[in-house]
Amino acid sequence: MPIPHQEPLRRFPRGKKEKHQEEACSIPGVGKRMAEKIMEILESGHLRKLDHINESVPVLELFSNIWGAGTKTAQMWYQQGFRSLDDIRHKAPLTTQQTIGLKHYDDFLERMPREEAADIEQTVLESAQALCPGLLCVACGSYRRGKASCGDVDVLVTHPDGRSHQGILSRLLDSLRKQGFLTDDLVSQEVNGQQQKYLGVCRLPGPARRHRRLDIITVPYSEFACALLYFTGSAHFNRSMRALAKTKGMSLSEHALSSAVVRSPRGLKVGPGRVLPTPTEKDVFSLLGLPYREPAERDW
Ligand code: DCP
Ligand code: MG
Ligand code: MN
Repeated sequence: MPIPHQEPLRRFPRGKKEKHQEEACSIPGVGKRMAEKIMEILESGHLRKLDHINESVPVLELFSNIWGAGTKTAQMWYQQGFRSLDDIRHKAPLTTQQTIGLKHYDDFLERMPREEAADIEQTVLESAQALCPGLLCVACGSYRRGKASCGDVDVLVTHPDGRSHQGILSRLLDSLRKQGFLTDDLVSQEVNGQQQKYLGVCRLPGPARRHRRLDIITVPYSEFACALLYFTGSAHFNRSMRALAKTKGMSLSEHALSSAVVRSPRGLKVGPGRVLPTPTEKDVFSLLGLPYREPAERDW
C-alpha cells in the first residue's frame, strides 16, 4: 500500500511566547484558559488570580473549622466581607449547630488523649448498663484503632438479645443530660429505621475539663459486626472495603454485607442483595476473601 504523501514539518522562526503557549496547549487536558495562566506565570513569575485566593485561604480555614460550617458557608461569609471569628459571632446569621461550634471552637480543634476517650466511653457504658444491664458499648473510631489521640469519641451501642437496643438512645441521652455530662446536641437521626445516630457534646466532671465531641450509634445486634467495622473506620479504609466488595459482586454498608446485588450496566444498584450472615468482623473479611486486619491496621 502506498504511503500517503506527507508535507514536511515546517518550522518558522518565532517568538518565545508563541512557542510556550503552543507547548502549553499541547499538554493533554490543558485548554486555552489554563494555557493563559501558564503564560502569565512564565511572563511575570506570578498569577494575579492567586493573590485573592492566598488572602482568603487562612480565613476560609478559620471559618470552616466551625462545626456545622462547610467550605460553601465559609466562602459565602468571606464574600460577605467577614474576616474574623468576631465578625461571624456578631454579624453572621448562624444555625444552631454553628452557634455550638463557635462556642466550643478551640475545644473542638483539640484532639483528646485516648485516656480521656476511655473515660468518656466508661461514662456512657455505666449509664447504659444502669438502664439495661446487658447493653454493649464499644468506643470505635480512632480510639479502637489504637490512636494516642482522638478527635471525638464514637460509641457503638447494641444488645445481644436483638431488641433491647430499640428506644434506648433517647433514654440514654436523657440520663447523660441529667448528670450534666451531655452539654449540647448537634444531630439526632434515624438511619433506615433500625440504627439511630446521635452527634453531640460532652464534658467529664472536674476542673479544667474541655468539651468533647461525642457520637453514639445504636444498632440491632444482627448488624453489630458491619456497624463495628464501619464505625471503626478509618473512613479511607471503609471506602476501600466497599469498593472491593463491589468488584466481587457484593455490597458492604454499615448495616450488612450483601451478595448478588443486581447492578445496571452503569453500576447503579437495581435489585437488593441477599444479606450474608456476619456474626463477627472476621466473617466480613473472610467473605470478601481478605486476611483479617486488626483495628490498628485499618488506617488505609
Ligand atoms: N466514617 C466513614 N466515612 C465518613 C466519616 C466517618 O466511614 N465520611 C466512619 C469511619 C470513621 C468513623 O466513621 O473511622 C468515625 O468517624 P470520625 O469522624 O469520628 O473519625 P475517626 O474516629 O476515625 O477519627 P477522629 O479521631 O478524627 O475522630
Ligand atoms: Mg472519631
Ligand atoms: Mn465521630
